[in-house]
Amino acid sequence: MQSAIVFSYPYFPTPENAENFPLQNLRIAAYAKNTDYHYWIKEKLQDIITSLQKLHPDQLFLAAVDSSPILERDLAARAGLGWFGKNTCLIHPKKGSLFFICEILTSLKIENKIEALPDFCGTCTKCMDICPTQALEKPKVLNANKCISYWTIESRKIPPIELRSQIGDWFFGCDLCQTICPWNQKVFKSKLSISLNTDLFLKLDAEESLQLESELRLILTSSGKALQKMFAITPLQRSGSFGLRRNALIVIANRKILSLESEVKKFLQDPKLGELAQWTLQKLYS
Ligand code: B12
Ligand code: SF4
Ligand code: SF4
Repeated sequence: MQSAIVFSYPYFPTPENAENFPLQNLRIAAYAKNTDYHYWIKEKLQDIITSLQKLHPDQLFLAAVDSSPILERDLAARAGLGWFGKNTCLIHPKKGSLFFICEILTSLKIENKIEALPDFCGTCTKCMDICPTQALEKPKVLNANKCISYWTIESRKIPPIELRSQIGDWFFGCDLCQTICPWNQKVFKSKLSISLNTDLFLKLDAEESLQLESELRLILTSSGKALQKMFAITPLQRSGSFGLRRNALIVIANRKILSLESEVKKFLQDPKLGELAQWTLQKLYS
């Protein structure tokens, strides 16, 4: 392959299917409240490839999004789609950072006349200051082992005890270092709500709290098969039933949801989740 045609595709405000999403009150990263982007972005790229292939029948084109070993932010920065912010996300002055990066790799040789954007972070450090786990250890350097996004989406383990409370009420992913960013605040004006109280929990009214409780109960009491079916074709599928139950136990502990004590107790003998369930019970009454 010779060249990459790089795209940024916004995921906020959530385009399709948001109201049909099975969980409405648990705190989930904005990108994930939708059909899994790996499916629909590839379809869109494939449509473009069909047109390109007609123009260049002898050339190769390959759609990629977060699936190949490609440094996507680096490619996108070189394509002028944004600068690499101190929160390590690619940010565009007029589009913010709430977008996916995807690309078409091609054997076509395309000359890049686009200049990379300058870094507009300046003296701001809001993303580093707000990160509950201090995962942004230096500007532009993220320690994934401390990032809530890593622990709630990618990891197949239980987070270390010192990180658990700092996960707050994040059930899947984390958006804090992006929602606080002035460039997103500017682009999305009143649409991006961020709770700036010290514990960083979502503010819920009584009705929403009840719904949150029932969503957590659903996660803990559903079978693995039922969870798989519930979250099929959504990004939450990635965590598997183990990951979803792990995340639910942490949210129950951090929000001190006493009404779910009996559901938590059922996991005390679980070989993988037993210790976490024990910790959750302790937190409920501490
Ligand atoms: C692994 C991964 C993660 C890990 C680690 C992320 C990280 N920041 O290192 C975890 C699970 C934590 C994660 C979290 C998230 N991720 Co992620 N993730 C990836 C993935 C799959 C690989 C990135 C990677 O580690 N590559 C390998 C390393 C070596 O490359 P790199 O970090 O890009 O390295 C470059 C930088 O260091 C850069 N650089 C440029 N300038 C400078 C300047 C200095 C001084 C320094 C030090 C470095 C530097 O140069 C390097 C070489 O190119 C990419 C998809 C992809 N294939 O790129 C998505 C990707 C980066 N993630 C994405 C998203 C949306 C997220 C989340 C927002 C999801 C969420 N809401 O929970 C969070 C954001 C957390 C954050 N603050 O970054 C998007 C980012 C879109 C954007 N606008 O930037 C991507 C591009 C996926 C996509 N296709 O859209 N992610
Ligand atoms: S995604 Fe959350 S935990 Fe990860 S670096 Fe950003 S604020 Fe910190
Ligand atoms: S919050 Fe400030 S420092 Fe962080 S990425 Fe945004 S502009 Fe840059």
